[in-house]
Amino acid sequence: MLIRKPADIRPSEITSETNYVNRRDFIRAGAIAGGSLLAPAAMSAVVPVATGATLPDVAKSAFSTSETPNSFEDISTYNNFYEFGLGKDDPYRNAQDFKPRPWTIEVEGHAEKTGVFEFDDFMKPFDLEERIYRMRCVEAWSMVIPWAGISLADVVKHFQPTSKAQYVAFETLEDREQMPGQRRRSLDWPYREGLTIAEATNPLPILAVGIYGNAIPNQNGAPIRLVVPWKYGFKGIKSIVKIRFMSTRPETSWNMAQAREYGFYANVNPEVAHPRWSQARERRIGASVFASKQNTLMFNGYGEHVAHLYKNLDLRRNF
Ligand SMILES: Nc1nc2c(c(=O)[nH]1)N[C@H]1C(S)=C(S)[C@@H](COP(=O)(O)O)O[C@H]1N2
Ligand SMILES: [Mo]
Repeated sequence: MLIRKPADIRPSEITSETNYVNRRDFIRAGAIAGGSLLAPAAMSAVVPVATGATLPDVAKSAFSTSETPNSFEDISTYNNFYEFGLGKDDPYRNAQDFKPRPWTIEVEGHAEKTGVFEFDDFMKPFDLEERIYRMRCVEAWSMVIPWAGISLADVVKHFQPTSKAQYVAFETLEDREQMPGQRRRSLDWPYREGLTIAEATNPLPILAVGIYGNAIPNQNGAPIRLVVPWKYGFKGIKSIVKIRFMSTRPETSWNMAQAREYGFYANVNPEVAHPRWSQARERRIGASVFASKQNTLMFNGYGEHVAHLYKNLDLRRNF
Protein backbone atom coordinates (compact mmCIF):
# COMPACT_ATOMS: atom_id res chain seq x y z
CA MET A 1 0.00 0.00 0.00
CA LEU A 2 1.37 3.38 -0.93
CA ILE A 3 1.84 5.90 1.79
CA ARG A 4 2.33 9.64 1.51
CA LYS A 5 3.90 11.81 4.16
CA PRO A 6 1.84 14.82 5.33
CA ALA A 7 4.26 17.06 3.40
CA ASP A 8 3.17 15.32 0.19
CA ILE A 9 -0.47 16.22 0.66
CA ARG A 10 -1.32 18.82 -1.92
CA PRO A 11 -3.00 22.07 -0.76
CA SER A 12 -5.92 21.11 -3.02
CA GLU A 13 -6.71 18.31 -0.60
CA ILE A 14 -7.22 20.81 2.21
CA THR A 15 -10.34 22.79 1.45
CA SER A 16 -12.03 25.36 3.62
CA GLU A 17 -15.55 24.62 4.84
CA THR A 18 -16.89 27.54 2.75
CA ASN A 19 -15.42 26.20 -0.45
CA TYR A 20 -16.72 22.82 0.40
CA VAL A 21 -20.31 23.92 0.98
CA ASN A 22 -20.26 25.70 -2.36
CA ARG A 23 -18.88 22.63 -4.04
CA ARG A 24 -21.54 20.46 -2.44
CA ASP A 25 -24.32 22.81 -3.57
CA PHE A 26 -22.82 22.66 -7.02
CA ILE A 27 -22.87 18.87 -6.99
CA ARG A 28 -26.47 18.84 -5.75
CA ALA A 29 -27.49 21.29 -8.46
CA GLY A 30 -25.86 19.06 -11.04
CA ALA A 31 -27.70 16.03 -9.73
CA ILE A 32 -31.03 17.83 -9.99
CA ALA A 33 -30.27 19.08 -13.47
CA GLY A 34 -29.39 15.53 -14.48
CA GLY A 35 -32.70 14.31 -13.13
CA SER A 36 -31.09 11.75 -10.84
CA LEU A 37 -32.40 13.23 -7.58
CA LEU A 38 -35.77 11.69 -6.89
CA ALA A 39 -38.62 13.42 -5.08
CA PRO A 40 -39.17 11.92 -1.60
CA ALA A 41 -42.40 10.21 -2.65
CA ALA A 42 -40.56 8.24 -5.33
CA MET A 43 -37.85 6.98 -2.99
CA SER A 44 -37.54 3.30 -2.28
CA ALA A 45 -38.70 2.17 1.12
CA VAL A 46 -35.15 1.44 2.17
CA VAL A 47 -32.34 3.31 0.43
CA PRO A 48 -32.89 6.22 -1.93
CA VAL A 49 -31.23 6.10 -5.32
CA ALA A 50 -29.36 9.39 -5.40
CA THR A 51 -25.98 9.70 -3.72
CA GLY A 52 -26.38 12.09 -0.81
CA ALA A 53 -30.17 11.67 -0.50
CA THR A 54 -31.52 11.31 3.04
CA LEU A 55 -32.03 7.81 4.41
CA PRO A 56 -35.28 7.02 6.26
CA ASP A 57 -35.56 5.39 9.71
CA VAL A 58 -31.97 5.00 10.82
CA ALA A 59 -31.92 3.62 14.39
CA LYS A 60 -29.15 4.55 16.84
CA SER A 61 -26.82 1.79 18.01
CA ALA A 62 -25.18 1.03 21.37
CA PHE A 63 -22.05 0.03 19.43
CA SER A 64 -21.39 3.64 18.38
CA THR A 65 -18.41 5.48 19.80
CA SER A 66 -18.94 8.83 21.56
CA GLU A 67 -15.81 10.21 19.87
CA THR A 68 -16.44 13.17 17.59
CA PRO A 69 -16.93 12.06 13.99
CA ASN A 70 -14.80 13.47 11.22
CA SER A 71 -16.36 16.10 9.00
CA PHE A 72 -18.24 14.94 5.92
CA GLU A 73 -15.56 16.69 3.91
CA ASP A 74 -12.75 14.64 5.48
CA ILE A 75 -14.68 11.40 5.06
CA SER A 76 -15.62 12.02 1.43
CA THR A 77 -12.43 13.61 0.06
CA TYR A 78 -9.65 11.59 1.75
CA ASN A 79 -10.17 8.06 0.49
CA ASN A 80 -8.55 4.83 -0.61
CA PHE A 81 -10.38 3.35 -3.60
CA TYR A 82 -7.75 2.23 -6.11
CA GLU A 83 -10.40 1.60 -8.78
CA PHE A 84 -10.52 5.41 -9.06
CA GLY A 85 -6.82 6.16 -8.65
CA LEU A 86 -4.07 5.98 -6.07
CA GLY A 87 -4.13 9.54 -4.69
CA LYS A 88 -6.23 10.34 -1.64
CA ASP A 89 -8.46 12.79 -3.56
CA ASP A 90 -8.61 10.71 -6.77
CA PRO A 91 -11.71 8.77 -5.64
CA TYR A 92 -13.53 12.01 -4.83
CA ARG A 93 -12.58 13.50 -8.21
CA ASN A 94 -12.97 10.41 -10.40
CA ALA A 95 -16.02 8.66 -8.91
CA GLN A 96 -18.58 11.44 -9.40
CA ASP A 97 -20.00 9.87 -12.58
CA PHE A 98 -20.00 6.33 -11.22
CA LYS A 99 -23.48 4.73 -11.43
CA PRO A 100 -24.45 2.89 -8.21
CA ARG A 101 -27.84 2.01 -9.79
CA PRO A 102 -29.05 -0.25 -11.24
CA TRP A 103 -27.07 -2.61 -8.99
CA THR A 104 -27.28 -6.32 -8.35
CA ILE A 105 -25.66 -8.45 -5.67
CA GLU A 106 -25.02 -12.12 -6.35
CA VAL A 107 -25.08 -14.48 -3.37
CA GLU A 108 -23.52 -17.88 -4.08
CA GLY A 109 -21.80 -20.88 -2.54
CA HIS A 110 -22.63 -22.91 0.56
CA ALA A 111 -26.01 -21.43 1.57
CA GLU A 112 -29.65 -22.46 1.37
CA LYS A 113 -30.66 -19.21 -0.31
CA THR A 114 -28.59 -18.01 -3.25
CA GLY A 115 -29.26 -15.93 -6.35
CA VAL A 116 -28.91 -12.55 -7.97
CA PHE A 117 -30.75 -9.77 -6.14
CA GLU A 118 -31.66 -6.26 -7.18
CA PHE A 119 -30.20 -3.86 -4.64
CA ASP A 120 -33.59 -2.81 -3.20
CA ASP A 121 -34.72 -6.44 -2.85
CA PHE A 122 -31.43 -7.33 -1.19
CA MET A 123 -31.89 -4.55 1.39
CA LYS A 124 -35.58 -5.08 2.15
CA PRO A 125 -35.37 -7.68 4.98
CA PHE A 126 -32.93 -5.62 7.05
CA ASP A 127 -33.12 -2.62 9.39
CA LEU A 128 -30.92 0.43 8.95
CA GLU A 129 -28.78 1.43 11.91
CA GLU A 130 -26.35 4.24 12.52
CA ARG A 131 -22.94 2.94 13.64
CA ILE A 132 -20.35 5.56 14.52
CA TYR A 133 -17.09 3.63 14.25
CA ARG A 134 -13.40 4.38 14.39
CA MET A 135 -11.63 3.40 11.17
CA ARG A 136 -7.90 2.65 11.29
CA CYS A 137 -6.13 2.39 7.94
CA VAL A 138 -3.06 0.15 7.75
CA GLU A 139 -1.19 3.30 6.58
CA ALA A 140 -1.43 4.61 10.21
CA TRP A 141 -4.15 7.24 9.82
CA SER A 142 -7.63 7.06 11.30
CA MET A 143 -11.07 8.65 11.22
CA VAL A 144 -14.38 8.39 13.03
CA ILE A 145 -17.23 7.77 10.58
CA PRO A 146 -21.00 7.84 11.23
CA TRP A 147 -22.09 5.02 8.94
CA ALA A 148 -25.64 3.91 8.24
CA GLY A 149 -25.93 0.26 7.38
CA ILE A 150 -27.30 -3.19 8.03
CA SER A 151 -25.85 -5.86 10.29
CA LEU A 152 -23.67 -8.31 8.34
CA ALA A 153 -24.63 -11.02 10.86
CA ASP A 154 -28.31 -10.50 9.93
CA VAL A 155 -27.42 -10.74 6.23
CA VAL A 156 -25.39 -13.93 6.69
CA LYS A 157 -28.15 -15.60 8.74
CA HIS A 158 -30.80 -14.55 6.21
CA PHE A 159 -29.09 -16.56 3.45
CA GLN A 160 -28.77 -19.63 5.72
CA PRO A 161 -25.19 -20.77 5.21
CA THR A 162 -24.70 -24.55 5.43
CA SER A 163 -22.20 -26.24 7.77
CA LYS A 164 -19.67 -26.17 4.90
CA ALA A 165 -19.59 -22.35 4.98
CA GLN A 166 -16.47 -21.48 6.99
CA TYR A 167 -15.74 -18.17 5.24
CA VAL A 168 -17.60 -15.34 3.54
CA ALA A 169 -15.93 -13.77 0.49
CA PHE A 170 -16.79 -10.43 -1.14
CA GLU A 171 -16.02 -8.91 -4.54
CA THR A 172 -16.13 -5.36 -5.85
CA LEU A 173 -17.57 -4.48 -9.25
CA GLU A 174 -15.19 -4.97 -12.18
CA ASP A 175 -15.88 -2.32 -14.82
CA ARG A 176 -12.97 -0.68 -16.61
CA GLU A 177 -15.25 1.86 -18.25
CA GLN A 178 -16.53 3.27 -14.97
CA MET A 179 -13.47 2.55 -12.86
CA PRO A 180 -10.45 4.04 -14.64
CA GLY A 181 -8.03 2.67 -12.02
CA GLN A 182 -8.84 -0.85 -13.23
CA ARG A 183 -7.11 -0.09 -16.55
CA ARG A 184 -3.86 -0.31 -14.59
CA ARG A 185 -2.78 -3.41 -12.70
CA SER A 186 -2.22 -1.66 -9.36
CA LEU A 187 -4.12 -4.65 -7.90
CA ASP A 188 -5.41 -7.92 -9.36
CA TRP A 189 -9.03 -6.91 -10.12
CA PRO A 190 -11.69 -7.30 -8.96
CA TYR A 191 -10.87 -6.19 -5.39
CA ARG A 192 -11.57 -9.15 -3.10
CA GLU A 193 -11.96 -9.55 0.65
CA GLY A 194 -13.15 -12.14 3.12
CA LEU A 195 -13.96 -12.96 6.73
CA THR A 196 -14.32 -16.14 8.71
CA ILE A 197 -17.94 -17.09 9.36
CA ALA A 198 -17.40 -16.34 13.07
CA GLU A 199 -16.17 -12.83 12.21
CA ALA A 200 -19.02 -12.29 9.75
CA THR A 201 -21.64 -13.25 12.36
CA ASN A 202 -20.14 -11.08 15.10
CA PRO A 203 -22.52 -8.17 15.85
CA LEU A 204 -20.02 -5.41 14.86
CA PRO A 205 -19.53 -5.69 11.07
CA ILE A 206 -22.01 -3.86 8.85
CA LEU A 207 -22.74 -3.42 5.19
CA ALA A 208 -22.82 0.36 5.00
CA VAL A 209 -25.10 2.24 2.61
CA GLY A 210 -24.91 5.70 4.15
CA ILE A 211 -22.79 8.32 5.91
CA TYR A 212 -24.18 11.14 8.09
CA GLY A 213 -27.72 9.88 7.42
CA ASN A 214 -27.44 10.23 3.65
CA ALA A 215 -26.80 7.68 0.91
CA ILE A 216 -23.10 6.80 0.78
CA PRO A 217 -20.96 8.82 -1.65
CA ASN A 218 -19.54 6.92 -4.61
CA GLN A 219 -15.98 7.43 -3.40
CA ASN A 220 -16.80 5.70 -0.10
CA GLY A 221 -18.11 2.57 -1.85
CA ALA A 222 -21.62 3.16 -3.17
CA PRO A 223 -24.06 1.61 -3.08
CA ILE A 224 -22.90 -0.86 -0.41
CA ARG A 225 -19.58 -1.61 1.28
CA LEU A 226 -18.25 -3.64 4.18
CA VAL A 227 -17.17 -2.05 7.50
CA VAL A 228 -15.26 -4.18 10.06
CA PRO A 229 -14.17 -1.70 12.73
CA TRP A 230 -11.55 -3.84 14.53
CA LYS A 231 -9.65 -4.58 11.31
CA TYR A 232 -7.48 -2.39 9.10
CA GLY A 233 -9.48 -0.35 6.62
CA PHE A 234 -8.51 -2.45 3.60
CA LYS A 235 -10.82 -5.24 4.82
CA GLY A 236 -13.73 -2.83 4.24
CA ILE A 237 -14.34 -3.72 0.60
CA LYS A 238 -16.33 -1.18 -1.42
CA SER A 239 -19.06 -1.36 -4.07
CA ILE A 240 -19.84 -5.03 -3.46
CA VAL A 241 -21.42 -7.12 -6.24
CA LYS A 242 -20.74 -10.63 -4.95
CA ILE A 243 -21.02 -12.48 -1.63
CA ARG A 244 -19.83 -16.09 -1.62
CA PHE A 245 -20.06 -18.65 1.20
CA MET A 246 -16.91 -20.79 1.03
CA SER A 247 -15.45 -23.86 2.75
CA THR A 248 -11.88 -22.63 2.21
CA ARG A 249 -10.18 -19.30 2.94
CA PRO A 250 -10.75 -16.90 0.06
CA GLU A 251 -7.99 -15.01 -1.71
CA THR A 252 -7.93 -11.38 -0.63
CA SER A 253 -6.52 -8.52 -2.71
CA TRP A 254 -3.83 -6.98 -0.49
CA ASN A 255 -2.72 -10.37 0.75
CA MET A 256 -2.35 -11.52 -2.88
CA ALA A 257 -0.39 -8.36 -3.68
CA GLN A 258 1.99 -8.45 -0.67
CA ALA A 259 1.45 -11.43 1.64
CA ARG A 260 4.38 -10.45 3.86
CA GLU A 261 2.84 -7.05 4.57
CA TYR A 262 -0.93 -7.66 4.55
CA GLY A 263 -2.37 -10.71 6.24
CA PHE A 264 -5.78 -12.29 5.93
CA TYR A 265 -6.82 -11.32 9.47
CA ALA A 266 -5.58 -7.71 9.41
CA ASN A 267 -6.74 -7.10 12.97
CA VAL A 268 -5.64 -3.69 14.21
CA ASN A 269 -2.67 -4.46 16.47
CA PRO A 270 -0.29 -1.80 17.81
CA GLU A 271 2.21 -4.53 18.80
CA VAL A 272 2.72 -6.00 15.35
CA ALA A 273 4.55 -3.56 13.11
CA HIS A 274 4.05 -3.43 9.38
CA PRO A 275 7.42 -4.46 7.83
CA ARG A 276 7.95 -0.83 6.75
CA TRP A 277 6.45 1.18 9.64
CA SER A 278 5.22 0.95 13.22
CA GLN A 279 1.53 0.42 13.93
CA ALA A 280 1.79 1.73 17.51
CA ARG A 281 0.38 5.17 16.73
CA GLU A 282 -1.96 6.81 14.26
CA ARG A 283 -2.69 10.23 12.79
CA ARG A 284 -6.33 11.29 13.18
CA ILE A 285 -7.41 12.93 9.92
CA GLY A 286 -8.76 16.41 10.55
CA ALA A 287 -6.79 16.92 13.75
CA SER A 288 -4.64 20.02 14.09
CA VAL A 289 -1.32 19.73 12.28
CA PHE A 290 0.25 20.44 15.70
CA ALA A 291 -1.59 17.55 17.38
CA SER A 292 0.58 14.59 18.25
CA LYS A 293 -0.30 11.15 16.97
CA GLN A 294 -2.55 9.07 19.18
CA ASN A 295 -1.91 5.57 20.43
CA THR A 296 -3.45 2.79 18.37
CA LEU A 297 -5.62 0.47 20.45
CA MET A 298 -5.60 -3.33 20.27
CA PHE A 299 -8.45 -4.41 17.94
CA ASN A 300 -8.92 -0.66 17.36
CA GLY A 301 -10.58 -0.48 20.80
CA TYR A 302 -13.20 -3.17 20.02
CA GLY A 303 -11.51 -5.99 21.97
CA GLU A 304 -14.37 -6.56 24.40
CA HIS A 305 -16.52 -7.61 21.43
CA VAL A 306 -13.99 -9.56 19.37
CA ALA A 307 -10.92 -10.69 21.36
CA HIS A 308 -12.60 -14.06 22.04
CA LEU A 309 -12.57 -14.82 18.31
CA TYR A 310 -8.77 -15.05 18.39
CA LYS A 311 -8.02 -16.62 21.76
CA ASN A 312 -6.37 -19.70 20.19
CA LEU A 313 -4.52 -17.75 17.52
CA ASP A 314 -0.93 -16.46 17.55
CA LEU A 315 -1.60 -12.88 16.42
CA ARG A 316 2.02 -12.35 15.32
CA ARG A 317 1.88 -15.21 12.86
CA ASN A 318 -1.77 -14.60 11.94
CA PHE A 319 -1.43 -10.84 11.37
N1 LIG B 1 -12.84 -1.98 -3.77
C1 LIG B 1 -12.02 -1.36 -2.91
N2 LIG B 1 -12.33 -1.33 -1.61
C2 LIG B 1 -11.51 -0.70 -0.72
C3 LIG B 1 -10.29 -0.11 -1.16
C4 LIG B 1 -10.00 -0.16 -2.55
O1 LIG B 1 -8.96 0.35 -3.03
N3 LIG B 1 -10.90 -0.77 -3.39
N4 LIG B 1 -9.45 0.50 -0.24
C5 LIG B 1 -9.55 0.03 1.16
C6 LIG B 1 -8.78 0.82 2.10
S1 LIG B 1 -7.09 0.62 2.08
C7 LIG B 1 -9.36 1.62 3.04
S2 LIG B 1 -8.45 2.40 4.24
C8 LIG B 1 -10.82 1.88 3.02
C9 LIG B 1 -11.07 3.36 2.93
O2 LIG B 1 -12.44 3.64 3.06
P1 LIG B 1 -12.93 5.16 2.93
O3 LIG B 1 -12.32 5.74 1.69
O4 LIG B 1 -14.43 5.10 2.86
O5 LIG B 1 -12.46 5.87 4.18
O6 LIG B 1 -11.48 1.26 1.91
C10 LIG B 1 -11.01 -0.05 1.61
N5 LIG B 1 -11.85 -0.65 0.59
MO1 LIG C 1 -6.34 1.46 4.08
